[in-house]
Amino acid sequence: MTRPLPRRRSLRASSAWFESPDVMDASSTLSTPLTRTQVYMGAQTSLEGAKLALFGLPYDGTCSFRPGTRFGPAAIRNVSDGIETFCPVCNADLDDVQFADVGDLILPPGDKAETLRLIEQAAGELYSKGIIPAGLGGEHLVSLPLVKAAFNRHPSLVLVQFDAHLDLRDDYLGTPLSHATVMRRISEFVDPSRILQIGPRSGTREEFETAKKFGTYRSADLAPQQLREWVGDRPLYVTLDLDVLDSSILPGTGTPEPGGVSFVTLQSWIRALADCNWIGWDVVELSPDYDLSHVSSIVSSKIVRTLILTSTALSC
Ligand SMILES: [Mn+2]
Repeated sequence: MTRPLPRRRSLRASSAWFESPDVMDASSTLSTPLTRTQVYMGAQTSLEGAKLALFGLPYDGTCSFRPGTRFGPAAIRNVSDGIETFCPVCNADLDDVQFADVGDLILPPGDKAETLRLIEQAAGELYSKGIIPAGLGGEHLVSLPLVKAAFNRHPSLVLVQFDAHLDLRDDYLGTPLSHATVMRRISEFVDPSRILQIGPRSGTREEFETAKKFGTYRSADLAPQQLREWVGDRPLYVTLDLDVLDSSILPGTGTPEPGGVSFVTLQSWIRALADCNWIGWDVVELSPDYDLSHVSSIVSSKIVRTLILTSTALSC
């Protein structure tokens, strides 16, 4: 097997950053404080003309089991040079998409409220510029401010969650804001009739009863076409918790759960949404250091590629 060569465009973008730390023009990026190591392959660093912007959310302050998701965004970028910009399943190439990677938000360790505020502000700023926000977690709590910003701009949105967990606890050990409660908090402002939770296989009895009452639960048997029909032409936000994948495919996550879906199944669901009205997405819960083979990071990086190509398909 031949190893793919690093793409020239992404190398240029990355080295430009290292050579010139002040390469970022303040007017062409977010006003939220940012830091950057490497950009996702093929990404531009400026928001100028971008249809979509990646931004890293290195936060794992409420991880209930194994921490480390703060290293997720960097890992996704680091391995991205090793995969191709062309996706044969999408029949599309990242080189044909104008998208940005603005780096990671600088989030104050230990300050949950300020962290959530900064994330919502950054996403809101992207919406005001007409750019699709694409958040790279970090733990799943980062989706709360992301969905809030999306909801403020698109109150009629529908939310599709891919996840091994329902995240519907009302509190986790007394705290209402946790990656184990994120969907419960979201359901307080996004009507549950607009939420689909796909692939959950772990949670409390109460969570599964709540999901049943809400009507949000869908098993991993859900056909891609059924998902497409449910979304219709409504504004679509996707929150993708990588632990929806089987733990043999993606062991590098904080709360791995056996019995998950394959990469192909997940890709089929995403691709079924190719002609939808995408308004935002996030990919969360990669905890790269639990997988020394780096395969979890590569899987995550490929999912990010699929999401970039799918969520911008209509505007290309
Ligand atoms: Mn989750």
